[in-house]
Amino acid sequence: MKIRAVEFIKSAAKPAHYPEYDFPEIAFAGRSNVGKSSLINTLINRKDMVKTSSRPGCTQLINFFLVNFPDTGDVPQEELSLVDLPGYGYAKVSKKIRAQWQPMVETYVGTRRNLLGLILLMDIRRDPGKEELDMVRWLETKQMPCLLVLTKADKLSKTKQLKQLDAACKAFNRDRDGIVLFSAKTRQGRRIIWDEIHNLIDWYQEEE
Ligand SMILES: Nc1nc2c(ncn2[C@@H]2O[C@H](COP(=O)(O)OP(=O)(O)O)[C@@H](O)[C@H]2O)c(=O)[nH]1
Ligand SMILES: [Mg+2]
Repeated sequence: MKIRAVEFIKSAAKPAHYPEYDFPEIAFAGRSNVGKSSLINTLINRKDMVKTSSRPGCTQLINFFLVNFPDTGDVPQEELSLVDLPGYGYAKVSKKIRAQWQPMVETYVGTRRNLLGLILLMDIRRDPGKEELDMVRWLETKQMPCLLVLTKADKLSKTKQLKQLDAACKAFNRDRDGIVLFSAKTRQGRRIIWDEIHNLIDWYQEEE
């Protein structure tokens, strides 16, 4: 995946402050500390474009990044917007912040016209929680595509990875193709996530 440039555009809490462009957009969601920043950095081949932190619960705004793909001859130059959504479900985050999170994300998903789909991250060592199950169900009612990713796969043996994958497949009623095993450390799963993003972009461009 060739990437020419990545630029942080802005942080926003409400629609009036979202960037005005209509480039295809993909948003990343998940609990704080799940590895969201690390996954985005791995996708765009940057070490720390998106801040990674061992102190969870810091990002409480919607962060927009713009990725620029070079002109490859048969495919013209393209732009893709990547969105780092605030993390949720961390105990140390106050009730007030938690009460802000849900409307912020629901408004974003409900109003953002160029949003093609979400990538929902879950730590491979945890079983899916109510937040994730509710979120996926809610996205289904909105007919919003959602790719599920199990992060930090390097923390488990291959056998245990598959065991967790099957548990997640069962919980979300998906087959193995519908959930990706990912590690920012080994870059396992990076290619598959890019393929899924490109499928969504092709779809969007065909509809235009
Ligand atoms: N072993 C391992 N650690 C990871 C991986 N992804 C993230 N981490 C670590 O998990 C912590 C949280 O990562 P971060 O990307 O900031 O999570 P975020 O809060 O969801 O954005 C950091 O200490 C990362 O180094 C991974 O794939 N493997
Ligand atoms: Mg982060």
